[in-house]
Amino acid sequence: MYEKNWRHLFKLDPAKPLTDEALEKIAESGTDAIVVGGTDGITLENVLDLLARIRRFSVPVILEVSTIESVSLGFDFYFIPTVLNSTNVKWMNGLHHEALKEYGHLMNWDEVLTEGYCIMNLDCKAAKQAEVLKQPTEDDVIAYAQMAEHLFGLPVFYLEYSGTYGEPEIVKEAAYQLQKTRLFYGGGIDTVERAKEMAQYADTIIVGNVVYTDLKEALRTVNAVKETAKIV
Ligand code: 1GP
Repeated sequence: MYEKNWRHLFKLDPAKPLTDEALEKIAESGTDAIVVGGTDGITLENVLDLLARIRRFSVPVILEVSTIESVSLGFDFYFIPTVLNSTNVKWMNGLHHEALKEYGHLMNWDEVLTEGYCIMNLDCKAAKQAEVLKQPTEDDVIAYAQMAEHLFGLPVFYLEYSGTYGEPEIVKEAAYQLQKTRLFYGGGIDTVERAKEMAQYADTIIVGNVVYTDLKEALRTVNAVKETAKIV
């Protein structure tokens, strides 16, 4: 089950190789859950393979759905992105509609959580795929956060800087807008200092790429986040 107080999540990419030893360290790091998700090369086969490998440990496992074909049963939870700053409705509600027409009757709604994404790094793969064409300003982010909280009542607003480290001031401003909606921050968390800085503003910190480049530092982000109090 998704817990509202989750502070730290690792995001693992099914298309990237990871040794059993590394996976064990990640699963037993004290992180609140592992998200399986990525943009390129996601197949049902590599998703199921990673799920089976993580299942040897007790950590909860979430699938962040990126393609309809790679959805499978067996995860504890499903995160469904909707890209608020996409210019193509496919990524806002198009794929969602297509998926529900086919599988809506099978859904267990208690296992599903919608993430209102605001993609901040225009060079990342997700930005290109979702056709995000304009760099959001601080005012844009504030408006998207208000949209998530007040217009759409989304449970999560995800500031996605994937591959780059974000601007703490913008994350702080987004945090000010949100009471019921939780703020997820992801992007460029590759040191303890960065983890602590963003954990002051975001409810949940998502750590991705550093797992593959500096596992030791990645593992240190768990306590760094958990020891940091949120101040907004
Ligand atoms: C990606 O937000 C996550 O979806 C994490 O980003 O890979 O830059 O840590 P990084």
